[in-house]
Amino acid sequence: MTASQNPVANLRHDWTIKEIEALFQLPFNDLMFQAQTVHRQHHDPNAVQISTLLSIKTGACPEDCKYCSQSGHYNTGLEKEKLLEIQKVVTEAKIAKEKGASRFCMGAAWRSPRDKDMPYVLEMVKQVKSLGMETCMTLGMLDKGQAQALADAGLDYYNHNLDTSPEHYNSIITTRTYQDRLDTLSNVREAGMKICCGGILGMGETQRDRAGLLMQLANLPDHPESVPINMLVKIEGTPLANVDDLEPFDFIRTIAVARILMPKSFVRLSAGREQMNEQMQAMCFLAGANSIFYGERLLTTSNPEASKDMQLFNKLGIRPLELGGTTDEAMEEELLAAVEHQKTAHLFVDAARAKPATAEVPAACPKRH
Ligand code: SAM
Ligand code: DTB
Ligand code: SF4
Repeated sequence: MTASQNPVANLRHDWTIKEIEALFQLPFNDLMFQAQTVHRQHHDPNAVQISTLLSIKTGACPEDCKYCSQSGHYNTGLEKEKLLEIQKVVTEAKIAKEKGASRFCMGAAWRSPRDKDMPYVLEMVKQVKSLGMETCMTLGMLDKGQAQALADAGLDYYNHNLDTSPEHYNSIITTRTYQDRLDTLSNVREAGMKICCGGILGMGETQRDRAGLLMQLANLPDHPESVPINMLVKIEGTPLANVDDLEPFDFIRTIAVARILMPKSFVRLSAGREQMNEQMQAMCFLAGANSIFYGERLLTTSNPEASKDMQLFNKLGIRPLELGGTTDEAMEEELLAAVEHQKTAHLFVDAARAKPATAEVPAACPKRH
């Protein structure tokens, strides 16, 4: 295979802020076309990966993230919860699997896990993995030893977001530094886990900040396998409760630029979907988003009902990506098949001929075909 045929060899890690800002300034249609073209070179355009979230330890967090319902620095009226029992977590994972999620993400409101917490979270990883699901955790900062212990227990992904640009960061969080976050990401990578890392839009940042966040992500030594792009969920009682709404096109543009900069990554349309209509979500998929959080709850806030999401998928002719399709080898095979298919098929799926919409959540998501 020559370098020009090998998509991995073509990944760049030397993006400049000027180049990224130029992408943001393209006419909207040109940007969308470029993003969709890149998307089709690396992904099945009609498959979306779905993950379900569970808060395994809620509230009373010592960090001061100005967007967060769980920070102990603000009075958000959130009910605190201790670390959940392992059995409860496994039961929730089974339910998520039955509803069709391929990955189960467990989040804890910690600055970092304490030594006495580790045996419990390691056991959660082992038991959820034994259900045949991919596992993801987000527990705050990790040192090398903690990252290795999680990797050894079989954790597939670790979520740790950069949240915003280095320049905007200090006006959002003061209790941990940008470098702390980069250090955790490097410990996770060194331990051999996949990285889920992205940020939040709508926190009063500028377009340059959005470009700066994407530059940090794209210029990491390896692109994160998952890039969650969250739209701020405004939480009463936090300093960002009354920040101005984000212009929806700025959100969609950011997804498109993320797709162009990190062609192989799964770009996740994350928090904030409850505030988006179907048409906006469809534009995000067109811009290259190919992953969502699925299920009525994120960590402490609500998410669209699973049946609504399945209806939207049906309207758009989108299939949930099944587990086998997320490994590198399986992905490569699927891509080759999809590229072959595109040579002969129409450019766009006729959504009217896709499976009829169902009002109920299917027991398991429809099989890929
Ligand atoms: N405590 C851990 C940490 O921050 O590293 C893990 C959980 S934390 C809730 C995970 C991520 O959720 C944050 O980094 C942030 O990007 C996102 N998040 C939290 N609150 C949010 C909100 N109100 N709106 C959008 N995204 C949010
Ligand atoms: C991420 O980027 N978004 C998720 C997940 N990673 C852990 C969390 C979204 C949280 C939204 C607010 C809440 O429900 O508390
Ligand atoms: Fe704590 Fe994470 Fe919320 Fe920050 S985002 S306050 S670290 S739970």
